[in-house]
Amino acid sequence: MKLTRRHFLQNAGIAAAAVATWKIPKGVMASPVPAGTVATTGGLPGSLGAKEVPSVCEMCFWRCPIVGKVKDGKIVKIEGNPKSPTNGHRVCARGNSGIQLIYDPDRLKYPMKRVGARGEGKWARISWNEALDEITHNIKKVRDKYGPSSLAMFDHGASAEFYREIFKGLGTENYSNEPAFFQCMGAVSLAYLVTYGYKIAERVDMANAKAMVFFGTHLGENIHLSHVREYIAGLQNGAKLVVVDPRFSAPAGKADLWLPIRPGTDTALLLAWINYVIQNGLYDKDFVQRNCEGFDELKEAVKGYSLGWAARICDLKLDDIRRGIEMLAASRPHVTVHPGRHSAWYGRGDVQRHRAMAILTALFGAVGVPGGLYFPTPFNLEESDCLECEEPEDVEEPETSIKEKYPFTGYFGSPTAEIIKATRTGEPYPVKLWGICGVNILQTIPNPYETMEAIKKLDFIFSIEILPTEPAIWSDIILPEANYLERYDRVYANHDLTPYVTVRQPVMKPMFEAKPPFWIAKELAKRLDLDCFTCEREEEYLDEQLEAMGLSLAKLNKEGGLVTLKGNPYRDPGKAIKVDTESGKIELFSSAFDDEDMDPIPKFEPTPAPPKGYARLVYGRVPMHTFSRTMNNLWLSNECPEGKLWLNDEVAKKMGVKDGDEVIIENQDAYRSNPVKLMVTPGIRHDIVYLPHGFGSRSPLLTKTYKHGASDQFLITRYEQDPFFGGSSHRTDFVRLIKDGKTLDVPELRPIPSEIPRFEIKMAS
Ligand SMILES: Nc1nc2c(c(=O)[nH]1)N[C@H]1C(S)=C(S)[C@@H](COP(=O)(O)OP(=O)(O)OC[C@H]3O[C@@H](n4cnc5c(=O)[nH]c(N)nc54)[C@H](O)[C@@H]3O)O[C@H]1N2
Ligand SMILES: Nc1nc2c(c(=O)[nH]1)N[C@H]1C(S)=C(S)[C@@H](COP(=O)(O)OP(=O)(O)OC[C@H]3O[C@@H](n4cnc5c(=O)[nH]c(N)nc54)[C@H](O)[C@@H]3O)O[C@H]1N2
Ligand code: SF4
Ligand SMILES: [Mo]
Repeated sequence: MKLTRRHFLQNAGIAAAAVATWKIPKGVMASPVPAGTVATTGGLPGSLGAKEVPSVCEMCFWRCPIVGKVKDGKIVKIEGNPKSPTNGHRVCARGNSGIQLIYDPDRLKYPMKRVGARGEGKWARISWNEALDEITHNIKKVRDKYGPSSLAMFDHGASAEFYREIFKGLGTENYSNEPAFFQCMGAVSLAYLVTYGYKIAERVDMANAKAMVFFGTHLGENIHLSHVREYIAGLQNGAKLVVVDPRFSAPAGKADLWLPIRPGTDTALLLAWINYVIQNGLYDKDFVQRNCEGFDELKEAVKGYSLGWAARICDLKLDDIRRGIEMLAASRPHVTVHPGRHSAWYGRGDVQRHRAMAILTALFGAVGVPGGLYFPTPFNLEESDCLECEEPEDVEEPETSIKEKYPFTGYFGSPTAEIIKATRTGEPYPVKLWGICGVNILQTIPNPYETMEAIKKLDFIFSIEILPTEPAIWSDIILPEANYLERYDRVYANHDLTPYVTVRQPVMKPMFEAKPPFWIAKELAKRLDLDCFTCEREEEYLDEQLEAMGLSLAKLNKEGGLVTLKGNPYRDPGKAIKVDTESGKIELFSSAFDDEDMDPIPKFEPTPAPPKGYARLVYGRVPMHTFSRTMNNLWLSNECPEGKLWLNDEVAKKMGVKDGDEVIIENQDAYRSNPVKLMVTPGIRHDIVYLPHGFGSRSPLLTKTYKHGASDQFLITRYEQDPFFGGSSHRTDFVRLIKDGKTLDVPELRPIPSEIPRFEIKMAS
């Protein structure tokens, strides 16, 4: 199959096709699974008679298999499902605290209708019938007046998959396959898709690596439980670690080499490393010859990128970057070049940064070998017709498409930034109704001020939520959804090193009037005359999905709620591999990009440096929280009520501020944060400040987190869109500090090379 733009737009079964050479026979299980390891009724010894129900965590998107322990109808403990090959009986702090999500006194209890102004947070309780009727009435009204694409859906998370189908069935182009991709994984996914023919999704075998390199990727602060465990196992097995990060991150603290890079210059380092590897014969010649396309073009294109040049651009020591690449190359092919996850950093250049990582991986031959990148093991899961709404055939397509504005957007859905723009301006066509599920559109999408302006222009907006978050209080109607511990979702298939299949199922009944997503989607479909969600109960579609594997929900539960399959992640070293790219080979030269007149081999494009007096605003994770979604959690907010602003110690001294001081952050457009405490440290470059993400809630209905700490998002007012697929940058804003009412400029401690332009503060349009 030709991997062209069309190919992306068709959303063809890329992952499945890509792994044809790794196919395993249908339904092969790793080993006979001891029955009844986890019982769905009765109790295990030592569990004090609590009923144990296998399910899946959704306190973050890693979705660890869990068991919920229930006593007298109340959930008393959450543990990892011991059957899980990844987390076993473990959960992280957030997974453990799911109990406090269920019993959060602020949680949404009933359908609500707005009675004050949008955003004011004044509500009246209404019935489910009234709420659903109101939503469907408005959907029909807007669709009839402006056409189906005037309806837009912002969705994220497992339950959102249900409503996405409804919007698809309504005939709009403005719903997403993976909307968080525009703020998260889009760039890395696209880069690996064109290079390897599948979305990599962090499939690297760190436990067996002899060397690893991370660009950003702050594992240990970023907690995806089994992923972090694999990385720690790799270190315990003696792997070398190189960390490229302008901040002394958690992994930098464990690294053999920390490279405190100038932000936004990673591609320069990568290209110089690629050139060095080629010039010095440090690549796996046999692998490259057998499996890669475009080596000669690559060699020619990168020959100008020297280590000396990179040292200057990246503000690193030449000896260090040479030591780094030698350390990695010495361990080839057992090298993890971590592809990264959150890649929406600078907009322009994000895809090419991850293309360069993908290329370096291939040069090391670190593909389908222990320690390298691996391919997912496919297995048979049927899609259930009941869950699929057909796109209507008679829909008139908009003259100018939002979804197809960028050459590679189609695969990911409509860029969130474009939907917001169309809503604000009416161009290329009016967008008049938004549905929101599982996305905090104000805390996670850049320029929330524009988002609020857009909301004011809508005819109607509704949210399906669990908490009274910012988007909820901006909505006309809020529907309270059952929490992840109170509902079924779809079958959950994990295609990693040891693949498994499991199901999220209710550990307890929904509290108050909260309803599961299947029920809500069914009611909406019925009212909107859509021919989907026709099955009566969740068990029906789950059985249908599992049937192809010779399983059913009942059989799965007999096996402790989870069945492990035999993984097949490694290649046969003697054979060529076949991947789903245009050439059938790993594409060092991307024909898909070339077809669209985009650079087929990465080039370095600098992102502008801070304006004088400002530092770049950078953010990341704290282990105790997931984005904004856990901030109101009693246990987690107790442990970590707010984030501190990291500031370089020399810079602090020059500015006359010290550790623990309270400051206000002001960005280049004069937007200001809540007060935040400083953490002064040598562990951060002089030209950035670092603010943990998710704090600083603006919803007064979230009583434990309202105004606690500062929100990075409310300081992100300038963003660039990625030219490949329209993703939004998050690290293109600059800040200075205000202390005791006085504005303090951030001094510049090191020179900026002439190749890097400076950001110019002009009034935002
Ligand atoms: N506890 C917790 N864990 C999580 C999440 C959570 O909310 N909470 N979210 C999960 C999700 S969805 C994601 S996408 C991941 C995100 O986690 P990652 O994918 O690890 O995110 P990154 O942006 O790569 O990493 C942030 C690091 O990048 C560094 N950085 C900033 N600018 C640059 C630069 O220009 N170059 C380089 N080399 N480094 C830079 C920062 O200093 C910081 O240390 O975390 C996941 N894990
Ligand atoms: N400034 C800045 N922006 C970022 C990031 C960053 O680090 N900094 N990170 C980016 C990344 S990597 C990602 S993945 C995205 C994440 O973006 P989001 O997914 O928007 O992140 P959350 O803030 O967790 O918002 C999730 C919302 O879903 C609600 N929710 C939680 N569980 C359920 C449920 O079961 N049902 C329903 N209906 N709703 C539920 C929560 O209450 C919350 O309002 O953000 C991106 N944006
Ligand atoms: S990493 Fe933690 S929060 Fe995320 S799914 Fe696993 S247990 Fe839940
Ligand atoms: Mo993410």
